[in-house]
Amino acid sequence: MTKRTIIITGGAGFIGSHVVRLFVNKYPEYRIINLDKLTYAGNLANLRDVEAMPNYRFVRMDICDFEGVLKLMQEERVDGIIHLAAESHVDRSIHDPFTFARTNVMGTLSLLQSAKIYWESLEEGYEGKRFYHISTDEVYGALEFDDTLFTEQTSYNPHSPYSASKASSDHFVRAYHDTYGMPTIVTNCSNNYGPYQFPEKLIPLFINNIRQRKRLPVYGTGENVRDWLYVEDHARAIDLIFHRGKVADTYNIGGFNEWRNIDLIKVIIATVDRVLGNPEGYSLDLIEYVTDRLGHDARYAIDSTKLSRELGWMPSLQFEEGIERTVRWYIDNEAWLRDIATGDYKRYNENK
Ligand code: NAD
Ligand code: TDX
Repeated sequence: MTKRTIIITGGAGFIGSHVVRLFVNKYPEYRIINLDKLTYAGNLANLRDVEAMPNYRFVRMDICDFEGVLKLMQEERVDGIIHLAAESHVDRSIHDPFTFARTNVMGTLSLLQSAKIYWESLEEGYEGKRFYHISTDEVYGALEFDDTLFTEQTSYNPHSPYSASKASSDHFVRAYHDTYGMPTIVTNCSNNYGPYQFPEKLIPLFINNIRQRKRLPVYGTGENVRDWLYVEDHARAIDLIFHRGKVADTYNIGGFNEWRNIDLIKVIIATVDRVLGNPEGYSLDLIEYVTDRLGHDARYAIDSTKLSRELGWMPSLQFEEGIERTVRWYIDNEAWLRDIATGDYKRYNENK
């Protein structure tokens, strides 16, 4: 059995918590270190079920703390990094771009440089090491309302401060391979949905608002298109690519599942109303068209053929089932949402 020591950054966030859970449960022989600063988006309650596992350790640290990360890598003899920590919300990036440049660009650079110094100090060097950077389809820019898809060959053309910062971090990761020979991998995934997503993002925000009979702010005309993937399918892809992906390569991850925002919102309303026992169409009156997001990208759609062809990955869930599970999770875990609304989740974080 191969033993590995892996840092997963951003493990207290939405996708990171699913990746940590998968790795801690699936690989008892690994040591999994969740390195997270616990910003507003970090919530250790996402990991209650694995926090006592012997192969899991949480370290509260900022990825920009270059010396701290280097020391941790040396002490723990880290041989893999799966990097998810980021500022991730497009709307916040429009109001506060500096925080996005700091964490997403400088933070990624700090991790890369720590890994370089530590791995190059070892006799075996980069042998058996892996730096896996998780990125987004938004770096490719926006598609027209047609049938084109983002492939791994699509040129980068980011529009928001968020996607510009992610694009920059992707370039740094590839530069560390091309310049120093670091064994890097980058993946670009479409919009994720599922349990534990911070309720500032469309799907959990709208489920929560419907539950509370609050208005549903639809940006612009509601015609923008996003490509949705269930978060556990993304986590499975990350596991596969971390272990079997080709070094220096890029893989797109997505489920060929495009939805116009307004159509998706109607599915969410119908599902929540059904689960809550409301009459059909009961919450449609909550829809409110509001001023559009600045620079709102029209359409994202990922071609993940390469990942299926080369590594055999396929999404496991139909969208209808994924949305049903997601809605039920947020309804059943009302306390998780309430702790975020009241800020109590921060107290839970402080006590860990
Ligand atoms: P999230 O906002 O839910 O979680 C981010 C986590 O990173 C939080 O736990 C936060 O505390 C931590 N963090 C932030 N700044 C940090 C810092 N300076 N140092 C250490 N930790 C820090 O994000 P998410 O939606 O889970 O996204 C995770 C990654 O996946 C991001 O890199 C994002 O760009 C990428 N991604 C997200 C999606 C999506 O739909 N959510 C899609 C494709 C790619
Ligand atoms: O209140 C809202 N009203 C609305 O119409 C919100 C929060 C969103 N929207 C629209 C904007 C988008 O077209 O819904 C769509 C989805 O919005 P978000 O959930 O904010 O996601 P998006 O901007 O598409 O970015 C997400 O997917 C790619 C993640 O937040 C990123 O981290 C990821 O990289």
